[in-house]
Amino acid sequence: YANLSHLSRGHGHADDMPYCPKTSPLIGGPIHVSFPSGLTLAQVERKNPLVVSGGRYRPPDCEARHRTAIIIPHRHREHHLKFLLYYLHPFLQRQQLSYGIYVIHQVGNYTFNRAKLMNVGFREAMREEDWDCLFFHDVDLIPEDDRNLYVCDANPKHAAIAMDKFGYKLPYKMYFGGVSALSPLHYLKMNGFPNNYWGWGGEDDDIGVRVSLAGMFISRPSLKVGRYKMIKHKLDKGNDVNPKRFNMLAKTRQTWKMDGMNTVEYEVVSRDYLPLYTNITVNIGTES
Ligand code: UDH
Repeated sequence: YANLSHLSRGHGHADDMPYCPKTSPLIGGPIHVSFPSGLTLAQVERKNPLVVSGGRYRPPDCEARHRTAIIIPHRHREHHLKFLLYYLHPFLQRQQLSYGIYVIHQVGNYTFNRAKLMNVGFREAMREEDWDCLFFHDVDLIPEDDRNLYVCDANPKHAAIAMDKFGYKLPYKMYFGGVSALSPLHYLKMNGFPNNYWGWGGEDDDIGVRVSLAGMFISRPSLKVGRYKMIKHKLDKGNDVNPKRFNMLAKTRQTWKMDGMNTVEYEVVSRDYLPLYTNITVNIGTES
């Protein structure tokens, strides 16, 4: 018989590869993050020859122990996205993960809705592959330590615990913004994220409250490891501070089961398998 084993699992993997070690030997410590001017996506592509269409990767010589999808809510931040991809691809590869990067791009100029885009990302990513962990990742946050493992914990994990903009400290105990990691079971148990926070603020706190209302806890890496550098920017056009956020937050206990993954409605405008990521452009409508 012809040896067809190379065809069986895609990407030219053999069936009998050993699992990757429990701790990747490629992981270092702190990462020095700077933003080189003139960086192009073509350069990022050249630096990541093993990344295949749609921004997918599997370790070449061992079977990954974890399959992680990165979900990035996005509009008009191409400049930030380039830097994030520049750091994230090699970072995830050093962790020997099998991974995919999804950019969920809100079409049009209506008010931005970060949390609803995450719900879209969850559904569209899970449609493609049985990911065991999803990282919900702001486009402007760069991890600064290799030991910040992009895998899920037994409870929903808040990874961006120490951001430079908050003096590398947690700003308040229930903070759940920036970067968080949930397994599909965690996500569905809390009915995903809210769909009705339009504009800036509140949705991350709502998500934190959902975690505890669904009977789970927030897990976190150490302050030393969960460090992030934020790419500086101003509040975007189309993402004004949401004045209703405090009133809405006061009602999360009543609303979380009625609004979330079970009610999300949207229309995928296009799905593009780009060299460094899968771009899903989506119409999520506007505030009713
Ligand atoms: N995002 C976009 N495009 C937008 C708005 C938001 O891509 O137009 C995404 C992006 O992934 C970003 C995330 O949503 O990282 C969160 O939005 P943000 O960066 O505006 O929120 P953050 O709190 O920044 O990180 C606040 C900037 C200063 C606001 C001061 C408000 N008082």
